[in-house]
This record gives sequence, structure tokens and C-alpha cells, in this order.
Amino acid sequence: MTSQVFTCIEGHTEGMPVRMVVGGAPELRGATMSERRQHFIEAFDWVRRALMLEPRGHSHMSGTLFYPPVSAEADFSLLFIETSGCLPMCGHATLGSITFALEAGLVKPKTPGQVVVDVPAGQIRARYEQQGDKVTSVRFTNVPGFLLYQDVQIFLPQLGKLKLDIAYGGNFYPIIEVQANYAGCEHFTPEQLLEWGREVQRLVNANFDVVHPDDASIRGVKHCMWAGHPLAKDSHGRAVVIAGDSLVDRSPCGTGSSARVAQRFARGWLKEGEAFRHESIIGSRFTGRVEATTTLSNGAAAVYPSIEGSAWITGRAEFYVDDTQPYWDGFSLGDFVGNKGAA
Ligand code: PYC
Repeated sequence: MTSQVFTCIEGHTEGMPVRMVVGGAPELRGATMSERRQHFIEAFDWVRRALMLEPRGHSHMSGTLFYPPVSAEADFSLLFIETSGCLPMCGHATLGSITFALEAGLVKPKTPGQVVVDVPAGQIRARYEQQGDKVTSVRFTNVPGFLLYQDVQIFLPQLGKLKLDIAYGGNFYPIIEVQANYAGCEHFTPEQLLEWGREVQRLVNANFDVVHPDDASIRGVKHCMWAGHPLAKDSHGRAVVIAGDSLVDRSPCGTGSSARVAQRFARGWLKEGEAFRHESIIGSRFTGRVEATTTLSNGAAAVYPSIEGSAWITGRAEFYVDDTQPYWDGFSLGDFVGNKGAA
């Protein structure tokens, strides 16, 4: 029988929820966060479902589990959980969790003003600004990002022929820029972008080999980025990011913005060090930059993208998970399509 209490810090990064589990996280096996993520997926996916899906969460919920560091240099570790699964990396949740950990006094950085975090995708280094108790902004340098495919074509029945780029920024993203058959995300409803985003993921996974050259366990797309025209005069781009079947990111998406920075640099649309202010569906912003260039093990060009943004704590919560209760490990409405869930 499972009966457990999870203590969480609740908040958001530029409008996107972050539920950070600070009590009750399961003990995981493995020397790295990547190995521990595999153990979590095999043995504890119910924790993710219970805390992300209804009735404790919702379709757009996202979060982390806070752990001690696994490497000597790091200040702490994170595992990323959301409605679509347990991601190797999540940018908005990294910004949020660093902010929450510092403001809640869970971590005393080895070097003030800097934190190092072990995550399944590798090691993340961040700098932060603080005014009194408030962490006002965090800027982290992501794992290497790169453009995998440029101008590949799909046919989406609702829009017609579409050109897209596929770039990596901690997760793979098909990026659909404004073009003849697509006027930009601001012309469509979130429901349309979500439905079409699911179809784009399906088409890309069926037609293109999307595999990380340095880590074959990172494969396929689970996201989709619909670009558009920014609202603010001093923004450089806008995008709506879809994750999995149900999630519409309220923030500009940290790994998505990293992928877009890598794509823009590879296409010659962004210079090293230049700011790329990226707007979300609600107009909140991250600033992306290319910090440095690098190469992958196959010699392909890549960059170290950085993402800067802010997060806020909105509360604290205790969740009870008891497997004698109905829906104890969460549900989403998609589970019941065609009455799949009926007794
Ligand atoms: O910020 O990287 C991100 C992210 C991934 C999915 C939702 N947000």
C-alpha cells in the first residue's frame, strides 16, 4: 500500500507553474542524475502522475524534485517532472527551482551569486541577482544546443505544406517559423496550436530520425514550437510551445528558447553574445544568448545557449497520496476518450 506525504514549494516562472517537491521524494539509485532519472521512470512514475495530473495538478502542470548534489561541484540536483513525462531538462523549471531553493534557504551556494545544478541532461551553471530576500533574475547556461535539420517539409491537413527546422536545446523542438501557409501563432487559438502541435510531433516522429548524436537515449520529439510576431517593440521573437499531448507552456520555454537560439545562430540570424528577447503566449519573456560555440562528438557545430528569466513563489503545499483513494495516481481527461476509463 502507498500512503505518502509530499511537501512542495509552489510558484511560477514567467507564468508557467513550477511545483518543487522538497519533502517525500523517493530515494533513487545511480551515480548520475541521468541514471537516477531512469530509476525514477521505472519505479516511481506514479509520483509524477500523482503530483502533475488531476486532481492534484492539471494539464499544464510542471515541476521538479529537489535532491542533494550528485557531483562534487554541484550545489543541488533536480529531476524534472511534468504531465508529459520525466524530461532530461526543463528550462523554466530550472529557473524556478534555483529561485525557490535560494529564497527558501534550502541551499547556500559554494560561490555566492552562482549555483551549479546536476540534472539528467548534464550539469547546469547559473548566475543570479538578488535584492534582499528576493532572487530577481537567474541566467543559466544550458547543455549544448544545435540545429539538427533545416527546412524539412511536412503536410499538415489543416494548414497545408509546412517547412520546419528541428533544433535541440535540452529537448528536441520542431520550430515552425512564419511562412506562406502559417501567419504566426498570434493568429490562432491555443486549442488549435495544441491540436496541430500534437500532429506535428506525430508527423516528425514518423518521418525523421531525431536522435542526439552524443546520447542515443535522447530521441524523438515531444514538443512543438509555433513562432510568431512579438507584441513588445523591444522583443525579438514570440513562440507558443506545446509539450506532449496537453501542455501549452505559459513561459517562452527554457529548452525551447535554447533550441531557437541554436537554430538562429546556425542560420546566421543571431550573433554570439547578442540578446534574443523571446515572448511567450502571455507576453512574458526570457532572454536567450549564445554564450560560446562548441562541437558535438560527430564534429557537428553546437552552441552553449543561456536563458535568463524570473520566478516567484506563490505558496507551499502538502499533498497526500493514498492508493486506497480513487484516482490516487492522477488522471487526465485524455485517459477517458472513448470511455477507456469506464469501470
Ligand atoms: O522550460 O524547458 C522548458 C519547458 C519544457 C516543457 C515545458 N517547459
